[in-house]
Amino acid sequence: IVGGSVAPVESHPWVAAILWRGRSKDVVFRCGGSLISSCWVMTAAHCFPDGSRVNERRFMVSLGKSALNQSDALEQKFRVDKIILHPDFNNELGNYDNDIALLKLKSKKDGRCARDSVGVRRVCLPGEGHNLPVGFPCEIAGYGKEKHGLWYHSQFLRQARVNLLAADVCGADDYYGDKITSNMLCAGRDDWTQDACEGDSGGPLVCQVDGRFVAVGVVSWGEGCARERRPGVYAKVHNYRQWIRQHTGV
Ligand code: 4AZ
Repeated sequence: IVGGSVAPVESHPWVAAILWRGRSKDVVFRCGGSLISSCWVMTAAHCFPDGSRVNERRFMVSLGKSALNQSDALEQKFRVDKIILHPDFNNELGNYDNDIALLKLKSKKDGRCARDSVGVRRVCLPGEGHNLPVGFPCEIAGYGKEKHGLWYHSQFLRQARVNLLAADVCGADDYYGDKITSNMLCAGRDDWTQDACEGDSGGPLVCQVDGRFVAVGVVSWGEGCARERRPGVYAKVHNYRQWIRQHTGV
C-alpha cells in the first residue's frame, strides 16, 4: 500500500495473509486474500504462477494478523486444502484477465475453519444492485510495498482510500488502453497519492454499501504504484458471483 496508513486488523478483519513454505522450511509472504466464508478465501490467480501444478501443501493462510513478523493474539492459522484458479485466467496480453482464485482452508478437528472474532470476520460479496457509481469511495488493505521498487514489503497491515474509476477512462489510450477488459475495475485518486502495490495482490477492494463491507474487487495489477494515469486494476468480483457460489456455496 502506497500513501496510506498502518491499520489494525480489526479495521479489516477479512484480510488474509497467504504464505508459502519453501523447501528449507522458510516461510515467505506471497499474497493477500479475503475471507468470504468460514473455510474459503478469495485471492488472485496470478499468486499461483505454477498453475495446475501448484502444491497446496506448501501454502498457509493467516487471519487476524496486524503484523506479519509477530505472533498476534487474534491470529488464526490454516493449511490449504484446495486451490481453485479461475479456468479463464489468462495473461497472454500481460493483463491478468480473470485474475481470481479460491482457497479452501483445511478445517480444524471440530470440522470448522475461521471463527468470528474482533480480528477475523467474513466480507460480503457483491449482489444484484451493487453497481456502484463512478467516484464511489472504497478502501484497500494489505502487507504490500509502501513504494514501487522497494525490495521489502510492509511488515504491518496498511490501508488506503481509492475511488472507483469509469471503465472508459481506465481503458482510454492515455491510461491502459485495450489491456482493460470487462472483467476489471480500476480505482485511484485524483491526486494519485494512494494505491495498492506489489504484495497487495489478492487482497480486497472493499466498498461500504448500506452499512455492509462488500469486496467489490481483488487487487490484480497496475503499472507501478500511485503513478499518474496508472490506477490500480482489480478483478471485478461481480462477474464471478456464479463461479464463486458454485465452488463455495457463498
Ligand atoms: C503487483 O505487482 C501490483 N498499483 C499490484 C497492484 C498494483 C501494482 C502492482 C497497483 O502485485
